[in-house]
Amino acid sequence: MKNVRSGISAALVAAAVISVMPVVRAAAPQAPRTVTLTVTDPVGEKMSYSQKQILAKPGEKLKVRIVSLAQTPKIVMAHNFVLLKSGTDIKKFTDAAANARGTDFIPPAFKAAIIASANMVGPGESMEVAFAAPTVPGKYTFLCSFAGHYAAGMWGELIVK
Ligand SMILES: [Cu+2]
Repeated sequence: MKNVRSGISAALVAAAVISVMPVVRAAAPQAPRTVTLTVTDPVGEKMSYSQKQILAKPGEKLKVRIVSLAQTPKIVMAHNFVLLKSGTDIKKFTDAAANARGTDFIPPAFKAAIIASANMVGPGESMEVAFAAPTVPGKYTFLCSFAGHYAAGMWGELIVK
């Protein structure tokens, strides 16, 4: 009986600690805001993220999480998230990416053009990347760099204002 009681009081203490946690979290400086993008198998010829736009304040801390609801095996089709600096030649980037299977469709020559990227996800997987939004207001393209996916519509914009 004694063990049961101490087990209960430990549980109560744990519950009390958990109830205090949100207050502690709120006091933490600038926790990143999580944006979840789901991805699926193509619908017809088209592919997309669940959101075409992400709005952010200049310099805002974000965490982009991509979640795959797809069924197609990863080796055949996977999806990532790549946010590009403004002024990047998207066609050149995606052409180079299509030939960069060995580096998970991230073209080494374009590393400097990438603000942030989350790795490829297959069925049931999720990946996330934390970064600060650019401080300069504007529109920044994000896309999936798997061969052919950008052309099929798998892209969107981070709008900083
Ligand atoms: Cu994709």
